[in-house]
Amino acid sequence: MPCSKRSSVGVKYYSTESESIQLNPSKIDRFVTPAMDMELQSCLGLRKFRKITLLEARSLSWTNELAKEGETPRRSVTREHPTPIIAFMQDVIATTGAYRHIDLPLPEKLRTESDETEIEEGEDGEEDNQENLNTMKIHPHDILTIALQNSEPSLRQLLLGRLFQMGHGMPVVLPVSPLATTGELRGKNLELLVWALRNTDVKYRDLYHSLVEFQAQFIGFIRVGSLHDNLSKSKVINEALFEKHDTFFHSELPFGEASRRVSNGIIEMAWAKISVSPGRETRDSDERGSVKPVFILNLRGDAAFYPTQVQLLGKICSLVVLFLGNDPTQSLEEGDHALSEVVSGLTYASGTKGARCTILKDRRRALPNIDRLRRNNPNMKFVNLQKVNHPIKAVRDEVCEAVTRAKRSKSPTNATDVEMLFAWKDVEEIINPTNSVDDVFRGVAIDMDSEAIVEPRALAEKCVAEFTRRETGSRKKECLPLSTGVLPNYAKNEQDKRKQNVIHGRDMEERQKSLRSKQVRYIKDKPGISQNLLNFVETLSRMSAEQITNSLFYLRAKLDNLSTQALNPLREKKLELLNISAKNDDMERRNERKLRLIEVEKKMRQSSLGIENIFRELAQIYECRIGTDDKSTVSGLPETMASMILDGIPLELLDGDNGYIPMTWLKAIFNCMKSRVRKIWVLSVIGIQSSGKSTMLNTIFGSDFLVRTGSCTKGVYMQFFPFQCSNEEGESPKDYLVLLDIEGLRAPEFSDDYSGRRDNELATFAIGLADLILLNVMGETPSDLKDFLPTALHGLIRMNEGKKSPNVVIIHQNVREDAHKSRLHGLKKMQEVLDEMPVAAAKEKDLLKKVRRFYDGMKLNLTEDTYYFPSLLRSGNLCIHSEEYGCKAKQMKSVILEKLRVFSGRNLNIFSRHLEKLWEAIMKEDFAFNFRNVMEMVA
Ligand SMILES: Nc1nc2c(ncn2[C@@H]2O[C@H](COP(=O)(O)OP(=O)(O)OP(=O)(O)O)[C@@H](O)[C@H]2O)c(=O)[nH]1
Ligand SMILES: [Mg+2]
Repeated sequence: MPCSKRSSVGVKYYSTESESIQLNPSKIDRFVTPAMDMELQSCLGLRKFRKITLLEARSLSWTNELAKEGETPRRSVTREHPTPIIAFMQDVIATTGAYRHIDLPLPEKLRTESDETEIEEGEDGEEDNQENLNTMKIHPHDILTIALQNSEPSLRQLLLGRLFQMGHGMPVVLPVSPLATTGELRGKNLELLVWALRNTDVKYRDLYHSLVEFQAQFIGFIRVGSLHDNLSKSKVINEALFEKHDTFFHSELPFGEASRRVSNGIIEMAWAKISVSPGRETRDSDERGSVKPVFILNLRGDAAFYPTQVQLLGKICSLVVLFLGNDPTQSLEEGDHALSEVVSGLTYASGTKGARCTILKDRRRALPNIDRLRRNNPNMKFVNLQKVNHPIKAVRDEVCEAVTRAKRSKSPTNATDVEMLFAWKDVEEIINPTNSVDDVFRGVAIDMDSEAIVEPRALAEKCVAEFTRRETGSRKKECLPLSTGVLPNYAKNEQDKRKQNVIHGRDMEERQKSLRSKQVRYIKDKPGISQNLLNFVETLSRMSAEQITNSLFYLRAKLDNLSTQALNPLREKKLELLNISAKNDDMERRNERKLRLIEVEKKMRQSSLGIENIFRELAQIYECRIGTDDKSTVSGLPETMASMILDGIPLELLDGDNGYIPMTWLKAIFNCMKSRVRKIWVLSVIGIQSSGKSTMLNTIFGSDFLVRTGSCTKGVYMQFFPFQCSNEEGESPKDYLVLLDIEGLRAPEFSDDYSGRRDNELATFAIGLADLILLNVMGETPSDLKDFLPTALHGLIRMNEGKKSPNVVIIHQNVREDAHKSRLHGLKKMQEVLDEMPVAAAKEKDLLKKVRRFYDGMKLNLTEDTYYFPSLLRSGNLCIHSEEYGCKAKQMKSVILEKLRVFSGRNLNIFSRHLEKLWEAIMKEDFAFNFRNVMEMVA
């Protein structure tokens, strides 16, 4: 039960703390009232406490205004999205960093209720009654807290993932909103977010690891009292451990002076790499020896008011650094008492020895009972800030010492309990109920226990268990037999069949049938395997949309994890092979190394496992069974898939491993979707491998295309994003933007295919289906464009498809905007070259009347439609996304929507027909051959 008490002004106050807390009327700003929460929520566009869905946060709006170049991040949010909280979320998703500067005035009611003494971190304790305009604004942490409190779990994953990418603190302990009504939060004061971190990876020593399973020690930071000289704890941490990057928001940033109304008591987490040789620059290459990873936990607000959080930190941290200041409203004794409570909470957490605690004492803080404190708390260390040169140095030294101390592995065989305590921990281990820390979590809800997660998680676990109990090398083959065993042959045969239809048509047809029968027989012989997957989908189909997403996200994370475990050693081997200097090698050794590389890459392909593999198998099960007497077992599958896709789950359109489109399956899905889809607009992206295509789409739209395990996109993926409807209620059909993420061109593993057939097919596919194409180029040199653009256009002209010519936009990655001026001349020249090429193709096809210039086939104006993305990563060693990249992504979203606007959209029937015809044509055509011929004719 939240504790409540009547204040002198008759307001009922709900504490975010345990019932034992006695309210001090002068500190009412530290406690959240339902009225306060309600006021803030309505200011953010939320009429009542409700869960915002992932789909809603990613929804698009035609009315988006074009963000102007160089626009300052400080702007009114209502221009962006009608609902301020969603505009805020979209800023987080786009990693612009602007979510920290959202200029929302405090609601009138809260202004008048504002406490006369609002003591903020970093503020001087002395009262300053002067009206400070900044304090009349809503604190960014309040908005973030409300955003997370009101987000469904999958959206929380996206938001925290983006904060992590920006290198910003992620709130992992949240106060429960007094307005929350969900069962699992009732009676709880705090919520621990573990599930919300599930989708985040850390990159360490060039390899990816799931953040929640990554082992590193925790170091906590808290404050008691308020600090002198405007010293800000968060700023000190940033300077000491994060190369001055504003990892933790602090009082010197815009809006930092605003009072926190609902976000006091949150704990934020950030991942830091600590150099154990102070004074030396930390570089990634140094990691093996001198850089250690740690999780930093930062408690907001005065720790004396948050005993539950303090105990939690005491339990999970190996060290807690306490900034000790003064509380002008307390007597010396009261201050001492508050401090010793906090220290005991830290150092004697629930029957264990708790964390070590280092107290950094402010110069004004007197401590009459220091000796008694020391005697009672042997894990306590005391550092007088006056005697240390600088608090930054003190923090660095303490953290360094803790990191050096914690060298042990997770479970040392002969370790003492203290050693075990300071051994590295991972987040999941902490919440394991067998871990004897239950009581620390009393009053704390854990997001994984929520109704929306428990059942979906169990379902996904069951599905993953089938994979886990098999050998790494064979699990894919055994669990997904139809798509790994027979499908490659089936797909190859289908391609051959179409190409050689006239001559060998009959044989091919027979062979095709026999391969299908082989699959059907396989299902009959081993029904259990496909039945498991069908059961999984069946159970899924009975869940709510929120639960389905949670289950699939968990499944994806688990499969990625399995994949990562298998892939990491192979990646290490690959890196090793790539790093060997070839300078002095003779031909034989080079060839040998090349063969080894090919072998490693093959193993990587066999070991990689993702949710797309499961969908691929389901497609095969469907295609096999739908033509048999067993069709009733699969007839509901397309409907379930259709709902998932409309809820934003990406679907593989073209299976890149086998070069196959399961047309029967896709058509059935589209058929189920069409009553819910009014029109679609299609956007595709092409460019060479690893040029940042998926990263760009994910940043612009918040899509889920795979970049997280460092794997390459294979084939073509599709994801649906709804446009906002004026009438959100009801089941009326919506408009959607469909993103197509396309496999990168020039993949080294297909370098032996000199004809470039694969690349041409992919480019044609992307161009043939889309209304707007983003051509992604890493760096300034557009030579790749010269190769694949005309080829693809040539293919399209030959097909004479009759679709409206697509628009094309060129995006240069890692190039500064001001390069455009100096490139103008070159761009004009290139446009001339491009303009010539389609004419060649058109001549051959006798389409000259229709397609005279490049522009007739594809709308591209090189001088106007060229955009530049700055570097993705911020300079320095932190490996985090730059805000400039995010701002550009946001601007690009408006440009894209503007460009799409001129198209009238297609319905799904037409899209499905386009897809089918295009694929048939691609399989019949030999692009490279034809293109070469045409170019020779021109020469
Ligand atoms: N330094 C830098 N790295 C980038 C940039 N964009 C993406 N990356 C990184 O490059 C890697 C590949 O990025 P992806 O987005 O998967 O590239 P892609 O073009 O989709 O790759 P494929 O699908 O394999 O063709 C990821 O680790 C990204 O974090 C960039 O602009 N600069
Ligand atoms: Mg990609």
